[in-house]
Amino acid sequence: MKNPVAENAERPREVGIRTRLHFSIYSSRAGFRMLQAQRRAAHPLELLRRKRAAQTLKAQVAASGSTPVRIDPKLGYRWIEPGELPGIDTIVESCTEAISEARPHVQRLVDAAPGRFRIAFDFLGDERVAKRPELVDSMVTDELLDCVSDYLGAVPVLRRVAIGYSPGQPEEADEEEWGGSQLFHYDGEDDRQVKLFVLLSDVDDDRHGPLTFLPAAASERVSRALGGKPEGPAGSYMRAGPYTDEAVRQHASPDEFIQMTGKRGRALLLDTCATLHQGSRVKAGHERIVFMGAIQRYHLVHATPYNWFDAARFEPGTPQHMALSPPDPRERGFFFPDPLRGDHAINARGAG
Ligand SMILES: O=C(O)CCC(=O)C(=O)O
Repeated sequence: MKNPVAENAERPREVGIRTRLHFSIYSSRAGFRMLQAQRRAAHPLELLRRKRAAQTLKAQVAASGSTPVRIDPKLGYRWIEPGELPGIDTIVESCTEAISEARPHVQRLVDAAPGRFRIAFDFLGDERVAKRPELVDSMVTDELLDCVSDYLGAVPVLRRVAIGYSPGQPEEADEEEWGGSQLFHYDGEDDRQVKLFVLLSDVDDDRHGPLTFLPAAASERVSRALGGKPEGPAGSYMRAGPYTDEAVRQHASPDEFIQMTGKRGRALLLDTCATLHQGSRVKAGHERIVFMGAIQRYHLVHATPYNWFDAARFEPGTPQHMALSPPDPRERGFFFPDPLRGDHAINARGAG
């Protein structure tokens, strides 16, 4: 029997001529570079301002005596040890409360969600993030912004703060039938970004659908061997993939795969644009809950739905204010209305 999860995940979307044209440029290596150059050229002064701010921040963090956290581009990931970055404990504490608020709604959300929307739900949305400013503060600490600015070349933008709830998948779902982010892929916003993942439930083994990835250098080798292009229909933005396990395993040895298993509170910085990754293959009768914050370049190639954040809580000119000021701000709730409020969880612009 066909798995409805995979079928719905792959249902082609209707897209217009503009999207098709943009996607055909985006999906070639040369076209992607051209879009990057065009985005950089569109805001030269802003880029300069953000580069300078990154230098100042670097000097400040060095002067504060704390050891700067750095991500090796060949790896594209960095485990965060307890106490290494401020804010991780705050994230776990605040999200624990948010999860309690969401619990009574879970079954309704799961029952109402078809296909790809059933892979993972966000428990927060703009309203609930605004009520928990400590989550945003933890994503824009000097230490984390310094780390990501160093990796991305300038002070970046915080785009997403979410609690991802992945329910158990149907009994019959298996490797051949996973869809979307359950298959190996690069995220499509740019060729680099940084996501902070913090486990909010224990992830012991495959039953809990751990985030699974290849380091950046291995990912580059594998994705090149597989064509290095988006494989989905026009408008499905993954810089490469999705690829089946079988295809990826032809070019990677079993010991190259890394899994985010561990106890609640374990933290990871991962460049999901440069590491082939998949997750949320949660077995029936289990669940996985993960905090996810996504930080991207101001001049990113392809914007996907993003949260509204209150930049006015910080002084203009500070790295924090810059990190909360996207090039194309949208009003509160535009992409992510309150997912617990009722009917719009799966119809929202940003859902999925
Ligand atoms: O559910 C997962 O662990 C996969 C997450 C993912 O693909 C992403 O955040 O880009």
